[in-house]
Amino acid sequence: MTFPSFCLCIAAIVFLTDAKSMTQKLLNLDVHTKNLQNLHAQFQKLTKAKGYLLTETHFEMKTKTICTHSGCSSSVEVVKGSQRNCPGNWKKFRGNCYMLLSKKQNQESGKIACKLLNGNLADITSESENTWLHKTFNGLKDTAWIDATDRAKEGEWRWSSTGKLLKFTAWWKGEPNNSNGKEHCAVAYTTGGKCAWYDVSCSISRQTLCKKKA
Ligand SMILES: [Ca+2]
Repeated sequence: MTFPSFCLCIAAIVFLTDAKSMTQKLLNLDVHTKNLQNLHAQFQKLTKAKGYLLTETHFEMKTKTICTHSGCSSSVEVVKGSQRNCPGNWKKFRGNCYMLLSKKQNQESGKIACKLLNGNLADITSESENTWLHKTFNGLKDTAWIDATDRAKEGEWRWSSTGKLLKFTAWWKGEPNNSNGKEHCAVAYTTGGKCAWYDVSCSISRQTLCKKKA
């Protein structure tokens, strides 16, 4: 065997070995895709059983795969929250996504609805966030649940998803007033041209404002 043909033979063996490796990678990708599709189906089934019909589900992955003659490598691209987009109809503000659910329901049902969307009832932690919500959701013309509650201790308002005491607040004048001793949940509502908060009974039906990380 001459030197050039010897090289060609080695190259062919390397190519065949890599082709086999690539085929295996593609098969793995196919299995991976099927697993993801099963995950979508399971998620849809689970939420449907709970009375919710999801029109679309997203699992976001960013992977990078590089193959050379010495093998393949892959890495996950980490995208910062501030750079990620919000899915579907969620609106984005400073690394978070927000959605207003127009269906009117009690606070507990609203909280569950947000969790099923991989979020929580919205905590509002700054004047700029409160103003943005007012502008973005058409002035919040109808009241919507937010995450604040004083269920655990009367008058001690906390964000239920984190347990943290409220630092920024936007209570309407005279609120929270715990009217009739039955108001332990909070709603946001446009009053006087800005988004103001009210404490109300947790069992009344209102819209729901959900929030999650981008
Ligand atoms: Ca009140």
